[in-house]
Amino acid sequence: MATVSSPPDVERLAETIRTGDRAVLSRAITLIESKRADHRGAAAALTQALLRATGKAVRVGITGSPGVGKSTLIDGLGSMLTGQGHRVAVLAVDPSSRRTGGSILADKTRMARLANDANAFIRPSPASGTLGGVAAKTRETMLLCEAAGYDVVLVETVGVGQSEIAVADMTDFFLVLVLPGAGDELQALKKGVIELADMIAINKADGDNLARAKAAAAEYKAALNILTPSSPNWSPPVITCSALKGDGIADLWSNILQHRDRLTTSGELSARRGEQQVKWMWTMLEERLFAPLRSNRAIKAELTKIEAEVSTSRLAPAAAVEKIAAMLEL
Ligand SMILES: Nc1nc2c(ncn2[C@@H]2O[C@H](COP(=O)(O)OP(=O)(O)OP(=O)(O)O)[C@@H](O)[C@H]2O)c(=O)[nH]1
Ligand SMILES: [Mg+2]
Repeated sequence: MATVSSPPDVERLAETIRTGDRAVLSRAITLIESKRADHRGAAAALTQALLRATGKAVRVGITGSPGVGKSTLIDGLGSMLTGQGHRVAVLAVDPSSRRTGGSILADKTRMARLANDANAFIRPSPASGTLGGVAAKTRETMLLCEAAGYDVVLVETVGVGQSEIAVADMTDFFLVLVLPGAGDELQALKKGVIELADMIAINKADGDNLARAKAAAAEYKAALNILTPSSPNWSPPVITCSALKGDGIADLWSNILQHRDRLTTSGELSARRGEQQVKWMWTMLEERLFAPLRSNRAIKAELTKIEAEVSTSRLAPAAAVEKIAAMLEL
């Protein structure tokens, strides 16, 4: 197959991906992540060629504050699933600079079982760029993985800010992991994240934490009761689990499958996916249109001047927009 340095023969590449060849899948993802304009065209052609082979996976987003046990949970859940004959892809959205080579390694060691599992494929977050850009690459990667036969996709994200919304927008089921500790934790957890949750799992429910985890579960249940569920067919459950010991993991998965059944029957799942795809198109278009504002030096310099003029009332915002649009040839 062609290397990433020259635009590849897309049809052949698509065919090889469908055979499930991991090395080819990795190289295709590198193509997707490339910033080169000719690669971008090839990448778009590739996802188009694979479109009909995508969409069959169970897509699960997993969030929670650093150290809550996301990777440990993914390792346990993923291994259980490969044991049942599934093929599991693990992706990440982390636009922060936190994720250096070191922490990717740390992730692989925390997912020690999956990292050595022939039926699992782990791909770290695309390294850099805006959140929109990083999330777009992860979505495209998800499609490639599905085409390669992975029927479960687990997407990990850090529990901060907009990246959670981005992951909820690309998955069918959004799992929020929290620590035992009830009151304070609950306060700290942003309401917006609870609203995204299809399930809350209180992790590290083991050893001395067990009683506290049960108490926390009751508090989260009470908090969820106040909110109107986002789906008329699903009330987000609250469960306790221990990713480390494997307790509660089977229950967690059965909840995900139950959610899938209900939303498939009601037609919500395909409606949700359809909306996600349209939103995804707009996000990519926005990224594309705004790209020159971020990357073109002359435009960036001009923008700084325009901003200064607008802030000191020398230039009206509307006139500024006209100037900027002219620079972008809109
Ligand atoms: N006791 C206990 N420890 C756990 C459990 N799950 C994870 N841990 C420990 O918590 C630490 C962090 O786990 P990770 O799985 O790396 O957490 P994470 O949420 O992926 O962390 P980041 O990727 O850094 O945000 C590790 O030392 C785990 O061994 C659990 O269920 N019980
Ligand atoms: Mg992790």
